[in-house]
Amino acid sequence: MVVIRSVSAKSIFDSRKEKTIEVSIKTNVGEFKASAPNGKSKGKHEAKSYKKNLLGDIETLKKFSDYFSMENIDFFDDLKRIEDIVSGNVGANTLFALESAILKAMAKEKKKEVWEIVDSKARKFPRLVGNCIGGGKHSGNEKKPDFQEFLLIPNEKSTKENFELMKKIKEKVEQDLKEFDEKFKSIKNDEYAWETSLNEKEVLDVLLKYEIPLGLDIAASSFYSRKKYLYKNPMLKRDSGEQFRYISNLIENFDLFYIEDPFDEEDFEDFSKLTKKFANKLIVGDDLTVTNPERLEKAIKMKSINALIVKPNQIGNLTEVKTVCELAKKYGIKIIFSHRSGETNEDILADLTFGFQADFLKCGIAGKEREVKIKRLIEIEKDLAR
Ligand code: 2PG
Ligand code: MG
Repeated sequence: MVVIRSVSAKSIFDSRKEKTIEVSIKTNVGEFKASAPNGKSKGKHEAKSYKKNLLGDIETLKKFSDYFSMENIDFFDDLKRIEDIVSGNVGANTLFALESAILKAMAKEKKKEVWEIVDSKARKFPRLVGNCIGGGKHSGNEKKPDFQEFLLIPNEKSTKENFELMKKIKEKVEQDLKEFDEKFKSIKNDEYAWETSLNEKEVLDVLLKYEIPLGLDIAASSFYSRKKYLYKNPMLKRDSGEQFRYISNLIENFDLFYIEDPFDEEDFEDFSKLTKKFANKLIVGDDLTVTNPERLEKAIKMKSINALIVKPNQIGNLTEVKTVCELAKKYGIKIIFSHRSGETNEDILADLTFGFQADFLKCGIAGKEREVKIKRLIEIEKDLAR
C-alpha cells in the first residue's frame, strides 16, 4: 500500500526548451519522480496544462501534501481519490505527473512493473508510428509542407525490428531530401523529423518507394480559419468540400494507411463522411477528441472516427484515460497512445501504452526523449519473452 509522505514539484525544460512540471513524491519505500510533456498544436478542447500557471500549481501541490498522506493507495482505481482531492485546483500536466509518480511508487511497492498496475494480463504489443518528415507548427522553416507529420508505420515482428526499420528509412530519406529538396539542410524539427521545403505531395512521393505503411497527421485545425483550409505551399484555399476531395485523393493515390485530424476539430460531420468512405483506413481523431470521454462519445455516436489518439496530458486524469480506452475498445476504435511535440525523458508512456493494450504508440523516431519511450517498450518485450 502506498502512503504518500510528501509531495514536491519543480519546473524543468522539455525538448523544446519550454518549461514543464516534474513531480516527486516520497513514500515509505523511496522517492518517485515523473514529468509531463507540452503540446504545441493543441486542441481547443484540451484541459489546461496548469490551473493558472506552473508556479501556481507547484505551490498548490505543496498545500495539498498533508491530504495526500491520509490516503492509502493500493490499486490503479485508487488514483480517483487523489483526483478528487486536487480536482479543479491544478492543471492536466500537474495531475498527470503526480499520478504517474504514484503509479511508479505502487509498482515498486508491489515489486511489479508500472504496466502491470494497469493490467497485469497485458501481452499484445503496439505498433510504432514514427514521424519521419515534418511541417506545420512543429517546423521552423519558412517554406514547408502544410501538414504536420509524415509517419512511418512499420509492421515487423517486434518493436525492436520496427524501431530499426524506421531509423533506417529515416536515414535514407535524408539522402532523398538532399537530392530532391534544394533548400534541405538536414535540420530536424520539434519532434526530430526532417524539415523540408517540399509540399505534401512531393513528400509522399519521396516516401512511397519505401513500401511501408504511411500515415499523415494533417493537424488541419492549425491552418483552418473562417471556414477555409489555408494552404501556403502552394498558396491556396480549400473549403470543406475541396478539403474532403483533396484528402480522399491523397488516400487513394498514396494508399495511405493512417490519417489523423484531416478536418477542423469541430467538424465531426466531415470526419464521419471520410470514415464511411474509407472504412479500411485508420481515420484518427486527436484535436477532435482530445482524450475526453464526452468528445469521444460524440465521435462514436456520429461515427466520426475508427481510431483515436490518447495523450494523457490532454485530460490529465488517468482514470479518465482509462474510461476513454474502455469506451474505444467497446466500439472497436483503435487506440494510439502518443507523445507531445515538447517531450521530457519520462518513459511512463510506454508502460501506459502497453498496460492499456493500445494498438499503436506514436512517439517519433529519434531524439533521446522519444528513444527512452521506445527503448522502454523494447525492454518490456524482452522481459516478457524470457
Ligand atoms: C500531435 C502532437 C504530437 P502536439 O498533434 O499529434 O505529435 O503534437 O504535441 O504539438 O499537440
Ligand atoms: Mg495530432
